[in-house]
This record gives sequence, structure tokens and C-alpha cells, in this order.
Amino acid sequence: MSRSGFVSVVGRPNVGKSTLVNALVGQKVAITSPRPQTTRNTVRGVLTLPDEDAQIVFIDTPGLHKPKNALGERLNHLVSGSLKDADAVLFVLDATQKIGPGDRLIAERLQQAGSPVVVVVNKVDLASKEQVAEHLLEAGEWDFAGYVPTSATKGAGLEAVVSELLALLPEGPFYFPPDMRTDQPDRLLAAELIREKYLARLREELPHSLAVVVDEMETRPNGTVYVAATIYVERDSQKGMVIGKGGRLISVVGREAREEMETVFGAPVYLDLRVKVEKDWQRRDALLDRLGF
Ligand SMILES: Nc1nc2c(ncn2[C@@H]2O[C@H](COP(=O)(O)OP(=O)(O)OP(=O)(O)O)[C@@H](O)[C@H]2O)c(=O)[nH]1
Ligand SMILES: [Mg+2]
Repeated sequence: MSRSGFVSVVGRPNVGKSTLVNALVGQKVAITSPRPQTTRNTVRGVLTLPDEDAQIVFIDTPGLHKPKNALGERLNHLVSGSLKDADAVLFVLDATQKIGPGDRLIAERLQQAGSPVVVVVNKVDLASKEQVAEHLLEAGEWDFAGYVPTSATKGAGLEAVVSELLALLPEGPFYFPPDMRTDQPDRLLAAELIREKYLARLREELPHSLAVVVDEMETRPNGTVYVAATIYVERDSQKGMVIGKGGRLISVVGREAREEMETVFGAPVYLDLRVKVEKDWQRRDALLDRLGF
């Protein structure tokens, strides 16, 4: 009998959850950025291990934080929901940051939830041996199923993570075809790639005010994938920032996003971007529905 299961990946914002899922799956399924609250929806990444006759479905989640608005509350709710269905949990800590009240709160919730937990101390490439040891010692008191130091960007510790998880997987059928890496629709991934390029280039609060929706995506007879997307901002003043002087920023971001889409989709892409103002979309429930949260 094969083994399979859902593994929820949780932790505070910016600890490297999405980077870790991409590295484990071996393909970019979730966008990443140096800014907290990059991930806004749960993204599934699938790792099939033919030699082990096993399949692990990772559920990348938004970082858990104190909610500031309706969007924040929805994100936290999303994470709690993903925990209910999890066969195991990867709890990610940042080795460069002291274990704080936020981490302890998550640990408590996980202890109550009852699924087996593997703690990952990530970003060890940036931390001293003492820092890593301190984390492992402190987190060890939670008495979870496993503890693994990793560097998601350098690919260190990934095999150890997988083998810890394999030991926890129940017997079960494969949920996805073995060659599938994500169940995320192409148009969602396309929207996320546009947002990622902006996250890398925008400063301060603006990134949180951005939402991207792909309005149209189709393969033309000549093989080109046509993508039309709208970038939503919250205020008139932000519109100019997103477009940039003389349209510079939107054209650079558009090119970067298009190039990565061409790699991901394996076809030439024509990308059409527009910008719209939706006042305070983060606080308005109806808009959150329409923007897909
Ligand atoms: N040096 C180093 N940087 C890392 C590592 N893992 C992630 N990062 C970086 O940390 C930042 C945050 O990574 P993400 O994967 O977006 O973090 P996240 O936990 O998914 O963040 P949210 O989605 O906002 O909750 C990015 O700039 C990553 O490149 C690591 O092992 N080493
Ligand atoms: Mg993320």
C-alpha cells in the first residue's frame, strides 16, 4: 500500500515557508519575497517519491500574525482551516530571529490541534551554530515529533525533512498524478508572479495594498499565451507609484513577469497589464470576495 498525506506548512510571516515548499517540491509553486505577508492564499505543492511509493502534498499557508484588518483575519482563518485537514505539520522557525511570543502561540495551537509536528529551523546559512543550537534546544521543550535545521535557499536539510515526514505519513492513495507539482490554476500562478515582481521593487506599505487578478488567459492559435491582468491598488496616489515615471516600473515588472511565465508555462507570453483603484479593498468584505480571498 502506498503512503500519502497533507502536510500543512505554518509559521510566522517571512520565515521562509514558501521558499521551503518550492525547494521541497523542486519547482516554484508559491511566490516569495523579503516582505512579511507575501503569501495570501493556501498553495499546494506536490512531492511524489516513486522509490518510497509515497506522495506528500505540502500546503503553504500565509504567515500567522496579529490581524490588522479583514484580510488579515481571513488569512489566519485560512491557516486554521488547513490545520484541520493536515496529516502532519511543518512548523517553520527563522534561525536568525529569537523564538518569540508569536512562535510560542503557534506552538500552543499546534499542541492542541494534535497532528504530529516537525519543527524546521530555517535560514541556518545566515545563523551561527550557537543560534541554531539555541533554537533547537528551546523548541525542543515543545516535544514535537521531529526537529530539522534547514536552509531553503541553499537546499540544506531538505532530505532530512522529507524522511521525518515519511515516517509520519499514513497509508493512502496518491491524491495527484505523480508528475503534478501544484494544483494551482495557471491564471492564479500568473497573477502571483506579477505580484511577486512588484513586491521585489516596491517599498514601504504599498506592497500590502496590491492585489492582482488575471481577467483573461488563453492560448492563441499561434501558440502565444495571452494574459490580461488588472493590478488593484487602494488609493489614487498609489496608481502612479505602480505605473512609475513614464510607465517605467510597470514595463519592467511586466517584462520580468512575462519572462518567468514563459519559463513556467513553456510558451511565449503576451502580457497586458492595467491598473485600477479600489478604495480600501483590504477592509471590505465584498471586495475581498471579488478579488478571490
Ligand atoms: N538566507 C536565506 N534566506 C531565506 C531562506 N529561506 C527563505 N529565505 C528568504 O526569506 C524571505 C522570505 O521567504 P518566504 O518564503 O517568502 O517566506 P514566507 O514564510 O513564505 O513568508 P509569508 O508568505 O510572508 O508568510 C525571502 O527573501 C527568502 O528568499 C534561507 O534558508 N536562507
Ligand atoms: Mg509565503
